[in-house]
Amino acid sequence: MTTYIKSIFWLFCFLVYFSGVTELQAQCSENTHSNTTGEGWVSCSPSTNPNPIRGTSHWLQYDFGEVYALGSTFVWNSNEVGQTDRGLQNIVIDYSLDGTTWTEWGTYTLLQATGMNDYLGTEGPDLTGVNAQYLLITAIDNFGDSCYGLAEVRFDLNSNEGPPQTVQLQVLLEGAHATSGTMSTELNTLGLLPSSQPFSGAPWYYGGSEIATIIPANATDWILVEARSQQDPEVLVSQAAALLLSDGTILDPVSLSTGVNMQGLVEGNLYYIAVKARNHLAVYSQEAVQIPNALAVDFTNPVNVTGGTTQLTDVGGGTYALYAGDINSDGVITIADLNAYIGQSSLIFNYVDSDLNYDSNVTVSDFNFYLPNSSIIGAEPIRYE
Ligand SMILES: [Ca+2]
Ligand SMILES: [Ca+2]
Repeated sequence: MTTYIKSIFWLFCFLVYFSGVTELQAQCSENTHSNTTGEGWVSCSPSTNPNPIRGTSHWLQYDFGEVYALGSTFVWNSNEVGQTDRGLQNIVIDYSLDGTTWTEWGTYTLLQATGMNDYLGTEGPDLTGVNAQYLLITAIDNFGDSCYGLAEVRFDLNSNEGPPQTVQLQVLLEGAHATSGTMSTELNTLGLLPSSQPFSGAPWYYGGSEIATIIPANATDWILVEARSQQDPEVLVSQAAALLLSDGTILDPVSLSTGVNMQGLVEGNLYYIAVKARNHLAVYSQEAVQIPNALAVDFTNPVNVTGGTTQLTDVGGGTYALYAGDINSDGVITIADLNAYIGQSSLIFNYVDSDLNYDSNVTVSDFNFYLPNSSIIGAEPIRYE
């Protein structure tokens, strides 16, 4: 599960890039719109559009900061007294996850503003079904002026709240690995595995509220699963915590079914899948994977991992595991991890990140996992540094 912004919220005047801006003053009136000169966006000279197929044009690009499911919109067209013919009339709307690869939503025709102080604006295009971080409005024409203007657009943004999609994967942890693809369950046997997901702190700050219905006897630990944009694996789409079993498969902590149920994914779409543990180097898939996936993403085979054998360690028998030693989970194994280890050394009977071999104690055995792996650098798109 992922934490979502449950309530719809509105962004006003969230303009990021402008073409040929001659005047700009953010418009944040509650409902009516002023007709004062200088309040709104005006473009008098076209410029290079972020979407190359739009050429040189009058355009506005919005950056919402992350990917949202878009909804309805409300538009206040250019409302300056005597100059409402600056207002955009026919527009084409494009959207993007990364600001580089654009998809055309379609065209829309706006109404001319009244030029009155009590101008209420009008409903704009309903963008329901679009998941995007960037939205681009390009003018096709206006109501006749040589300059182009728009006063304000309100976007209703929401998280993607369709049904959860199940992601299946298999992964081993070097430090917990015992023999032939099987991992230790000692922390569980000792009763030390927490019932709540352990990724709420740094560096993950994952806000999920997963509490395990039960912790099965063959559980090794929790892991954090991420789905990332097919266009750009830097773009995080959804996260969920799962129970990692000793054979490397995962369970949804709530339903206790195989795999993990993730919110915010669109059935049939492709996503890069990343897997993160508390103290091992995180990896992500070599390819974007169609979700839901009947065939688990096999992270024990370097062929399926971005970076291949540079990101996994051979634990014998043709089986690979995540590198132990990224105690602070920032994505690189460095002296910072050693310092974290030193800070927890000699702790016994604990659930702590420095316990790389999963025996509940922080000892030289854990240091011996860190040492050969120090200086290994994890995959850039999923690192925290
Ligand atoms: Ca580290
Ligand atoms: Ca240990």
